[in-house]
Amino acid sequence: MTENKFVLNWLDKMKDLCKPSEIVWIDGSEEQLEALRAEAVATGEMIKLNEEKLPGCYYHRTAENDVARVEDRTFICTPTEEEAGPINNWMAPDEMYDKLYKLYDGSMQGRTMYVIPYSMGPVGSPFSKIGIELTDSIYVVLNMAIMTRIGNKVLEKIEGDDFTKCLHSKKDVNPDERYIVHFPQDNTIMSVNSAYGGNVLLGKKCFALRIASYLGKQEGWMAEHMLILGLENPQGEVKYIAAAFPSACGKTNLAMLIPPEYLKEKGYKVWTVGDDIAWLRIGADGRLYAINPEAGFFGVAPGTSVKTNFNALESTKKNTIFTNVAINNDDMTVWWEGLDKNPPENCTEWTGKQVNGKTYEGNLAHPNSRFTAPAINCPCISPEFENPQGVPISAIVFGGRRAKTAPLVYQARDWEHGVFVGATMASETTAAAAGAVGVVRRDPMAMKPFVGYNMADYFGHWLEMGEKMDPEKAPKIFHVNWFRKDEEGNFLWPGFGDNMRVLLWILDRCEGKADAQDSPIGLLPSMKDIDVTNLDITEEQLEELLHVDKDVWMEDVANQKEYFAQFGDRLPAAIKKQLEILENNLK
Ligand code: OXD
Ligand code: MN
Repeated sequence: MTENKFVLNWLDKMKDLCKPSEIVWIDGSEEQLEALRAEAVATGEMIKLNEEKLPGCYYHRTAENDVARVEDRTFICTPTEEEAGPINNWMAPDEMYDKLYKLYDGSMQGRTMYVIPYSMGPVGSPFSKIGIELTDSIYVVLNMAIMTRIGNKVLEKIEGDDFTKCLHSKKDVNPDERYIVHFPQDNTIMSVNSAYGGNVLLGKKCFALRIASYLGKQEGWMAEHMLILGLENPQGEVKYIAAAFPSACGKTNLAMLIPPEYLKEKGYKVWTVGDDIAWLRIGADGRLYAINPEAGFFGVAPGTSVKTNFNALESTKKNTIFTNVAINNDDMTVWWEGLDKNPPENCTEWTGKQVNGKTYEGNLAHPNSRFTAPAINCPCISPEFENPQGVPISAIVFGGRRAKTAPLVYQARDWEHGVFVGATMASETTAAAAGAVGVVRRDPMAMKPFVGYNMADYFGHWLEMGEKMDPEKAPKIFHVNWFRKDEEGNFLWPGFGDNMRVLLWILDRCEGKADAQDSPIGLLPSMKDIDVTNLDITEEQLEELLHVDKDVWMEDVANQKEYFAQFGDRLPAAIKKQLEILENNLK
């Protein structure tokens, strides 16, 4: 408990609104969490998995209508619509509070309200921020205990009203009345009628990206949808890279990359600091430092295997919560598409149906089924993971899935150009999702669903951050594309561990050890500078990978112009200028 009157007054108000039968403070102790696990198993909310094969692991299934983030029901409620900008859903705060208060009225009757004090970032780090989530779901408590630092040690650190107020009620999981709402000016998040992770683990996307991006703009730092990795060379020096990719572009795989055998033998190694979110601040020395504000991975299970991501799979072997995967009833272990070629015969499919997995058609695990795993389980977790000062970032990498446009890698000429490269990020839709294939979706800095204010002002904030850094010390900015295809539609680049070869050129550039050639879009590597040792790749293929097709780029420029037009006069002049430079270069 606490004496903090800001916390207590808010709690009283939310208690009067939601009318829970009981309030339980989450203290962070293992005893309390263990009792909650037992309660969740007793009520059927969670299923205990095989203690020998998956120690400390549990299973949970959500309602069939509640399996993913709901962008169309996610709102940024700033005082004016302009502040939220054209790509966020907006409603006037008073109107939204009215609507929500009606929905929360009595929503926790007969249930317990759990009070979870949590820290995003190591407790007490100058980067870290505190939130309190009130929830009527044990599943949320147990997930937050993995994804964030929780309990009394956090509560003690709250000063005055400096905490993010987060209210979640699963209510009756009614999709028609589901809302995920942010009030940046009030430092408040409200989520109702969902029990799916991305909508209810309010520390993650809601706080660590949407609210934090707003706080970062006010306070002069950045909250980004980026992985952070450390690359160790044979001399034992580690350089850090932060990288932003839209979903389905392999962020977790890159964060946990295993180098090709010959580089491993030389002594190269990758360390994971984070797989989804980075908070970045300028240090006293003028360099940019990053922490991962999370304490766990909320990863997509399907497609994760020994081959595609050994380290992610290892992370899920203990103290993990699985959501909406399939269960092997014979030994109470889990299965998902892409784990191996051996679906369980005696299987509980994600919806709870009993099926024969060997003959079953369709998905046994939901395509967006997840694991919530402690970061410390990861075999390659960085020794700097808990460093309260963060790690110094040498390079920022943007990327997308582009069949023809973007080359394998190129470097921005300077910070301003780099911001433009991030702002024009885009990805093509895949056959894995419903709808047309190959449609270009613009997703600036991979933040389209996550920016907590006007995207045009967000570009402005990126530009201002660059002005505050010594240009010599600012991270160099790059763009990569692992998904370039040849005329027949085959991928030209092997991807996965071989992406390390591109990271090495990037770091060589940062250290002034490799050449580059100017091109209309930025600085390209010479073919000789991409190490293709032991790779089955021809010179023509490498040339194709690095080729810039001016006609294709002109089409993209037209699409960029159309996209930027929605921001009107709010679009920073530097972005307009960079667009003109690109267009002129291509002519
Ligand atoms: C995620 C996402 O779950 O970006 O990380 O959707
Ligand atoms: Mn993400």
